[in-house]
Amino acid sequence: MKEADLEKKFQDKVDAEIRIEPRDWMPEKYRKTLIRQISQHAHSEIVGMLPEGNWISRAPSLKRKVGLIAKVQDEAGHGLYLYSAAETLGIDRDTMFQQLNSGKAKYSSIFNYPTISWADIGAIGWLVDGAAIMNQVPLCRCSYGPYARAMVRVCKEESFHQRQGFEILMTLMNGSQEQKDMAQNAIDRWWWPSMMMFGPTDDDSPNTVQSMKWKIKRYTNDELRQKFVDVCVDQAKVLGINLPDPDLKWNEERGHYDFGAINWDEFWNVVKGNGPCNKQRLKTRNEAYDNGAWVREAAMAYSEKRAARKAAGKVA
Ligand code: BYC
Repeated sequence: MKEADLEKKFQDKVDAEIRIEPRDWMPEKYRKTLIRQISQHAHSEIVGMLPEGNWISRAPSLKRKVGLIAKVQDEAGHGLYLYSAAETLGIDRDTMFQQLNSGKAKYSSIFNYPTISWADIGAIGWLVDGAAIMNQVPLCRCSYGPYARAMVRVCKEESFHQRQGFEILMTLMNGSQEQKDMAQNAIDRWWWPSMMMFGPTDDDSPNTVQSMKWKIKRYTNDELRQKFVDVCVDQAKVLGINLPDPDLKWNEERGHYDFGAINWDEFWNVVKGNGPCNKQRLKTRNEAYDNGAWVREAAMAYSEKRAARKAAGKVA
């Protein structure tokens, strides 16, 4: 078949909501777009462990420590499913690690902000995981099978994380004035970076139109951001916490909340590597990679030994 015919057949399949699987024909740009998005997503999960890992040794109780360890471990699992999904597109894991460690690959801007108080763990759970779910539930219907299937479990776990964060904040908001202030301060710092997680406005998003056509993305960046705002305003009322945006106002005509201007200079500055923690995050990832070399070598040696024993008929 000619390339144009193959492309038409591919798009018809996508339009008919038939999943694309690794061995199916796909346009090269579709494959590249998916590798870009899935690997960035995987990197975000892995780097996302760092700001929260910072509080494991200082969690205020055993219960909180157990919950936080479990959450951080979940994020590692998400990274692994996503790296596996990306590998089905023909890129290997080591290449993806190199892209992350060299600073070439992007990961979510949000993880370049510091976690300076315990309340930040509540704020990350409520807002960052909340934004992640808003963005990722539609990805369970992504046209590419392995990505869509990986997202089902990821979303279940993220939803649990979001509730855990909300509960941490609720506890603080029912506590002393100092605890309430700590929670408010965390929300003041995390609100705007969470809004930026959805990416640039639709007008400034070079990838959205094509990704929507291919049904990789099911909603645009601005649509998801608006859904997030609408949900958060009501939840903030339950918490008794203030969202730091004086322009947040219900718009009867639109049936949505209006919100203030996002500082896109700050966003691009962070994406380009100049956020408060970019350098620290990459340094930590590189150290972890180097310090883990012996584990990779041992695993390879073990697998070679097993393969040799199997070839010699000594193991099943
Ligand atoms: N940070 O054309 P656009 C999580 C880049 S949650 C950094 O709109 P696209 C977690 C974008 O990559 C976080 N870069 O792109 C939660 C593109 O650059 P390139 C991860 C960003 O792909 C809790 C350029 O800006 N979630 O993991 O159509 C705990 C233009 O943007 C950002 C996902 O990755 C950003 N915020 O849409 C632990 C979800 N936004 O690549 C972990 C899957 C945009 O052309 N990803 N850029 O050089 C997506 O849904 C989409 O990739 C995005 C961006 C909505 C993020």
